[in-house]
Amino acid sequence: MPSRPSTPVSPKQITILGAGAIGQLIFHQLAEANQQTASRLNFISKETDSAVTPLKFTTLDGQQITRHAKFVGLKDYAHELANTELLLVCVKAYQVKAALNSVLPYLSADAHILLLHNGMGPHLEVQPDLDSRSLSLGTTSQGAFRIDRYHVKQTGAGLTQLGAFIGAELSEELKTLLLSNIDRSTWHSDILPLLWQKLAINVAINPLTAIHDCPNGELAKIEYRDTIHKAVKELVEVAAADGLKLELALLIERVYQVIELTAQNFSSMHQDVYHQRQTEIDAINGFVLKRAQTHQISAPFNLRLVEQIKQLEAKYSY
Ligand code: KPL
Repeated sequence: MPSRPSTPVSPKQITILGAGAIGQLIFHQLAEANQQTASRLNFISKETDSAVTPLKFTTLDGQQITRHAKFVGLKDYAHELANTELLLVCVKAYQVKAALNSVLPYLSADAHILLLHNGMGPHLEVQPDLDSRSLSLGTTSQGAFRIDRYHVKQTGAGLTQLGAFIGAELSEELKTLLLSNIDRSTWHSDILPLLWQKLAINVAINPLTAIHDCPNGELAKIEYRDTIHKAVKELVEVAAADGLKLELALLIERVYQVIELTAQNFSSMHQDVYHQRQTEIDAINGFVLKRAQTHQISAPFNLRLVEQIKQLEAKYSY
């Protein structure tokens, strides 16, 4: 008897939660791989009905490319998420928990979740809700901003560091897909020290540029040296209490390298305050503060920076 042709198995989806600058940048980098990968990508979006939407991308060398992306609206969540192998969470730190909770009831029980945001903290908040799903974490210093809702411009090359946090490792196939398409990306067996190192940079640069309304390069001035040193020193003490040894001198050196390399840029927190948007202060200096409180360590410099940013947020006129 002739055998029945087997039904083709559709490749599992890679779903992006968050179509902001970083979500769209990662979409373009992955979609560039090949047509098959591009057809596995989709965005989950509460705000739209399901649709195929043209997304514009301006590359670092000024080329403009348009790619079509599938946006899956609320009504079609369930099917898409049940077939998702990798969920890339690219929302702001303060949105991670709520965004993830809204999709977890539908998400495949063996999906792998990757959080990619500035700051730290959400990995601890979401951990109890994941059931059997595994979690990886990442940080990127690639620069991108949205010219409009569906047009992203890459503004700076940078490293993207990824690594496993809980549960099974990401499959080799997906790891290769990410690493060969996201610019200058690397995989690390121990991602937490790298997240703390990136946090040190953000702890020093982000609030000061927002408070003093200046580009990153201004912070090379002597008047900021003491605050930068003290805020990073507190972070090193807190990380040590969390069981992680970091080198203060190396972190300070790295902060000044980033100040120099991004001298003309306005930090993400500066931009948030400028546009009167909620900042990521709670996941940056606020995370240091929270861990300090857990260990009963005082962190007055981070406390002061958090208070100053909260005062700016309180003055927003909406
Ligand atoms: O990550 C950044 C940010 O702005 O959030 C830095 C590295 C400070 C670059 O501006």
